[in-house]
Amino acid sequence: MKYCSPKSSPSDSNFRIFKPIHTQRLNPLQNIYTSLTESKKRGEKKFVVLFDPDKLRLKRMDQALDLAMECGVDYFFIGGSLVVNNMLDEVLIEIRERCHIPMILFPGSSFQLSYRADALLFLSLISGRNPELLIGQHVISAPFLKMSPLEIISTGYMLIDGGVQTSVQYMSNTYPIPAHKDDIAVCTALAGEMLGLKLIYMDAGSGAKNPVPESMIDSVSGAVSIPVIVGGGIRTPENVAANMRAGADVVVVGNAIEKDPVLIREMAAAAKEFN
Ligand code: 1GP
Repeated sequence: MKYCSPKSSPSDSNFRIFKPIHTQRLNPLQNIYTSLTESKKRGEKKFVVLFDPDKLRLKRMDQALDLAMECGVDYFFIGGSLVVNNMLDEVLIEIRERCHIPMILFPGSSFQLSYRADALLFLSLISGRNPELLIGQHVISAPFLKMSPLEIISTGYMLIDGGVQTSVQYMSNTYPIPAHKDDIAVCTALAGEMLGLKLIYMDAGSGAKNPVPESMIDSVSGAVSIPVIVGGGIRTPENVAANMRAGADVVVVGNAIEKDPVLIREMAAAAKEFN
């Protein structure tokens, strides 16, 4: 019987279905979700920088990492819709060598997994009706995750129409929730919470023309009691503050910071105003 070594990962290519030796997690610090829920109770907000391993230019990443440390970025999300360049482990190693901000995988597929991160958003695409992204890929990755030291955070992922077709919409083969349909967003988030998901992530998609509308953030965050993450198309510190004021517990920025890492300074400052 072959067992999965804690040092191996599906991104190393030799992923096999295996029987777990034990169920004990290797990382005793299972505290990211607890920290999110406790911050929410206190009305505090978290600011997240998203790194897409496909888009990274390592020089800019160095600058972004230094600024993230200096400005108190809360978490990094690592992931993308494709991840074609096999840089996931390299990016995780590079980040860990330079700083200790927790790294949370935000995977576009069950192949974007690595033990080198701290946690994983176990995404169920509840705005869509593609069974692969509701349960299919979860079945494939479950044995690896059962063995892994990653903190697994089940997340109801909701795509919201951001005015352009994004990679994630195309790749997921699903329709986003129309931006003016707050009621559909609320019912979807409520169903996710009732199914036991621990977070709601409303995403207009990377590079969206329009971010998630503030009225929708307000409606959804008022309806559920689990933390709400918002991302997609956020370009300014004012956007960050407006989303947080509307009820987002966590705001995620990727593209804008990839283009101009110095934006981290003002965006993180806007988020800290709430804490
Ligand atoms: C996308 O929410 C993230 O999944 C971030 O989007 O790259 O547009 O900031 P941006």
